[in-house]
Amino acid sequence: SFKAGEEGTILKKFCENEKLCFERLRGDVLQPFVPGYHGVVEREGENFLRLTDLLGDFDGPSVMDCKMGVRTYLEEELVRARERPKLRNDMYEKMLEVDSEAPTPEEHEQRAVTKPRYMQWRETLSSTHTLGFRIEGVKRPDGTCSTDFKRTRSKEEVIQVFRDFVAGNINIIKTYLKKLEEIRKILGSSEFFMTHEVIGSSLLFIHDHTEKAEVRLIDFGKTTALPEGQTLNHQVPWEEGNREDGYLWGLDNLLQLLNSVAKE
Ligand code: 4IP
Ligand code: ADP
Ligand code: MN
Repeated sequence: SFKAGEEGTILKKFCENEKLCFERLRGDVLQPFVPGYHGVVEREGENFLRLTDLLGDFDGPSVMDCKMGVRTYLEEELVRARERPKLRNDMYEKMLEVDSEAPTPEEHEQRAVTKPRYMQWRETLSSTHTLGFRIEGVKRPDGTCSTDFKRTRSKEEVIQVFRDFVAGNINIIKTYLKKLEEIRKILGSSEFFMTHEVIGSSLLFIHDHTEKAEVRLIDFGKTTALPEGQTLNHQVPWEEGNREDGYLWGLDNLLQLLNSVAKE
């Protein structure tokens, strides 16, 4: 769903909701921490969002995508699945690939699961429920990628992935900590953050051999504005109807975990 754009930009498959988020982020204190947004462009009959390539200033970058929050699907998807359950064979197959015993007898019978069922299963298998974030993928300087973190759940396992990611370089961990603390502070004063349910968004960690390191917020495809006047606290547990996402709870857990790595 991505294309290389011109002059340090990338093209991401168009999503109306994400476009609205980038427009609302204009002028918000969070703007310096998200990719630059350069409008909608058409290529071969398809629309794309033009975004600044966050890897542009790095020399052979290492990249990690951490999906934030305790929940990875929208409340409306839950309501829809209850009213009109749509059976997903593709999600059943993805489930089997990881654990052939995960589906219930009924799901095996149907060879399908609903989307919330699949998403919740992914959340409990990974650290989403227990830590409020999970590692989605890592890209190494040699260009190889790994998305083999579906069962990375415990603090110890997450710490080990971070240690490998920085190849044991504690200076990089320390820079990441500084960047995350800055983001933590800015989030506390962001109008956008206060008034949006942030679901499926990631923190992108980027560093290279020069020890340059950055963290950016990406992926607003499922980030949704709350009704006028409503705000979220991003820390209290989610209960259906309160729309909480656990973003700050996850960020605080991530900070704590990286702090323990830095002190070793
Ligand atoms: C994917 O599961 C991710 O959760 C996607 O979220 C989600 O897209 C997909 O739902 C789901 O199949 P795996 O990562 O286990 O493959 P993201 O895009 O944030 O990575 P949505 O549409 O929820 O954003 P479907 O319904 O698109 O398949
Ligand atoms: P999706 O909605 O398909 O999950 P994301 O916005 O999360 O798309 O992007 C998927 C991956 O693409 C990220 O993990 C990251 O590696 C890369 N990516 C996304 N946005 C940028 C960007 N602005 N610059 C560089 N890489 C990016
Ligand atoms: Mn994503």
